Amino acid sequence: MTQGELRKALQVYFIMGSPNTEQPALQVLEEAIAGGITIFQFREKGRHALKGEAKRALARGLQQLCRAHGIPFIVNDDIDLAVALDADGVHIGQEDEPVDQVRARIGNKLLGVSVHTVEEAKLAVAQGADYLGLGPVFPTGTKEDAKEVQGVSLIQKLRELGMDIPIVGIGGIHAGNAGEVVAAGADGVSVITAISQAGSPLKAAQDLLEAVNSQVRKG
Ligand code: TZP
Ligand code: MG
Repeated sequence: MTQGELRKALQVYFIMGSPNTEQPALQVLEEAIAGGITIFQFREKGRHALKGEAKRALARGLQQLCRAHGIPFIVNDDIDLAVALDADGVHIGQEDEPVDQVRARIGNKLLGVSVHTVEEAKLAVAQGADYLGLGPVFPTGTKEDAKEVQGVSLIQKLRELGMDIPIVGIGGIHAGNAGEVVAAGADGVSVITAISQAGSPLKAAQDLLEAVNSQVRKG
């Protein structure tokens, strides 16, 4: 994937694991894809997260759905699972293995890294990240150990510094505030709740795509 293709793929980045929805995860993902999500991350974390074969089975089901629709399938944290499934990429945080080590393990799969400071961003880029996740932009109830809310300040700062790596904002984002995140310099938005808990995941994804696209056109 070229960097331009990656920027487009990051526009509406849906993240979900079984704890994030009361509906069957496969059904939510199917609707989200129909609504226009551009990339998906399997993030099986938190209370009641599946483990072992149950986790792998869900991952395989979600991956199949992504493959059938040409949507990149990314695995959060679990490098072994990503390699075993031949996922399209992995997303890691600062508590995970160092970026250069993960890069060595996954070859040319996509590598996303969550960062919270300019220093972390520079290191991630130097060590081989393909894109950065920045947040929490807005308050989130989803990640219990989330860092302080930072608005769009770090996104703006990295762009001011001339860093052109693809960036997604994360944390409390929905169709009503997604435009602000893109206007600040992000290529797209990552969401969990806005789609996974929506009455209509399809409509939620459509609205997010429209919000992101209208800013891209302005920008
Ligand atoms: N990292 C920073 S905030 C967050 C993660 C994984 C949770 C985002 O979830 P939501 O429901 O879109 O606020
Ligand atoms: Mg992690």
